Amino acid sequence: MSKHDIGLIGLAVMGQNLVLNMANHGFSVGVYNRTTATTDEFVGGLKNEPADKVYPGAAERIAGYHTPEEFVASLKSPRRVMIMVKAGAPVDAVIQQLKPLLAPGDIIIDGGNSDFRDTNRRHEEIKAANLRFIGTGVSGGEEGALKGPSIMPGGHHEAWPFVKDVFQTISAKVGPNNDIPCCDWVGDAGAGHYVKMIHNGIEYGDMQLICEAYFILKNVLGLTNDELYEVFKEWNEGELESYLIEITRDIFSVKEPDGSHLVDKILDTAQQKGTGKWMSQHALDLGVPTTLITEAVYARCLSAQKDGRVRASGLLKGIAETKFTGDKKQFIEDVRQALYASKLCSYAQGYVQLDAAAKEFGWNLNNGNIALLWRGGCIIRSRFLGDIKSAFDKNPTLENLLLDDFFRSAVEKAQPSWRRVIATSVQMGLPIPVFSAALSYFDGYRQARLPANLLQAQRDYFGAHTYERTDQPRGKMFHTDWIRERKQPS
Ligand code: NBP
Repeated sequence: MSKHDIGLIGLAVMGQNLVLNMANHGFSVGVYNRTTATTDEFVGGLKNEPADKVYPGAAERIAGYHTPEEFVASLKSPRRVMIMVKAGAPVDAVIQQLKPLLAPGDIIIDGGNSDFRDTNRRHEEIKAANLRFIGTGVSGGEEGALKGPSIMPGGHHEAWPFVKDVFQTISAKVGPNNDIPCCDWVGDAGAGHYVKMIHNGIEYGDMQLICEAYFILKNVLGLTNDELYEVFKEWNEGELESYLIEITRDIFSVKEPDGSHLVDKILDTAQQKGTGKWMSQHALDLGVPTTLITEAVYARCLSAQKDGRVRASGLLKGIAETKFTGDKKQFIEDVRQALYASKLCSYAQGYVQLDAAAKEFGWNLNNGNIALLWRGGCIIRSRFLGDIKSAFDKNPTLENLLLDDFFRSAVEKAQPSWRRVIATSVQMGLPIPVFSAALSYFDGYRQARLPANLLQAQRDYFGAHTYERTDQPRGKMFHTDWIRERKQPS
């Protein structure tokens, strides 16, 4: 066999499917896995796979190697080695193993869910070794890896021309002719993994918003699962059209053998791998209000306290139950509008965080292109992302999506519905943390004056932290001896 176009290390589910995707598209791939039996099973089993998984001729383009030395020697120069192992220390272990075997200019690609700070560090270490590094987010799970993921690469820009062809060929495609790849260069160092982290956080927000819409429709209007199916079906035909609305619709159609709906039998305790939490943690470090995603993370935490909630439910009573007496059809439309407006706030916050990170790390990000990367192959794919792309195309330095004309008028239109839904839910005692956080963010962001004047006075009172004045230039600080100036207690 002649030398391979690319090599991949790590043959768990993601690695195997990416290899198949590459080989199905005509690339020749060398593979290596720490446990060599896995390599043999994978390569040996290719001939038994169905033709829609391993295309005719693809198996002959894949070869397995038992040592890193044989593996590296099997690759064309400059060598392109993609690592798909467990994030964290295993990635560093593989990089250390590879370094002495590679030649200057060879390219190491980490496609796992790495922390962007690790990617920033590896970017420097690998550069110092005269090698080139790409840290890339890969989204879409195992199905995406096989059929077309969203790929978000960052790192050494000079390495991009050598991997662009492979990545853009195997990625998901969108557009009228299905030929726009959901993969493009994101930026320097850890920018690709950062964008993947933002994607994961936004996914948390989108999912929780849909869950709150479900909870409202079920508890305020008493909709059945069959009715919910119809509502989500209709929503998926309009501006909310997205993968998550589509699968939510489908979930309401799945039944148990006895005819009952499976969704009602599922325990209400959400789990998490922590990827949404990473985004919130870094939002706090940057000092940007990513409130929706953080509330979505907390909503999962509260759901996990099942036993405590069950105990509290017998003790903590809400106010006497009120029945909804309004127009049912109008209220369903109100919830749709509230969901749309809240989702917009979530993406607005996500992009504000991206901008803050870009400033912090010196990345030059193209926000419109990033929206395009998420339009296919990943969990948050939606029609809405096309509108975000258009907003940034119109104004690449847009400081907040809420200020774009299209979205500004969409929120204006949704506002009465949005407020009605939140007021009704609060009145009826329903927890809607992310809907509420969205509206509070909108109301906070549009205030020229917030109560932080009082907060600064409190800080200066107890800690002499000083304050700026509205009638003096910014940056000029003042302190008051509040104890002397206050009304003396009589
Ligand atoms: P896993 O995250 O389960 O990792 C298993 C792989 O890592 C195996 O190939 C294993 O080799 C290898 N490995 C480990 Br563990 N420690 C190693 C070490 N010290 N040296 C060399 N190899 C080591 O695999 P995955 O679920 O396919 O995910 C791969 C990456 O893609 C992860 O970063 C994951 O977070 C990310 N990702 C996963 C998904 C998904 O849906 N699963 C989606 C998007 C991204 P062995 O066979 O010898 O144990």
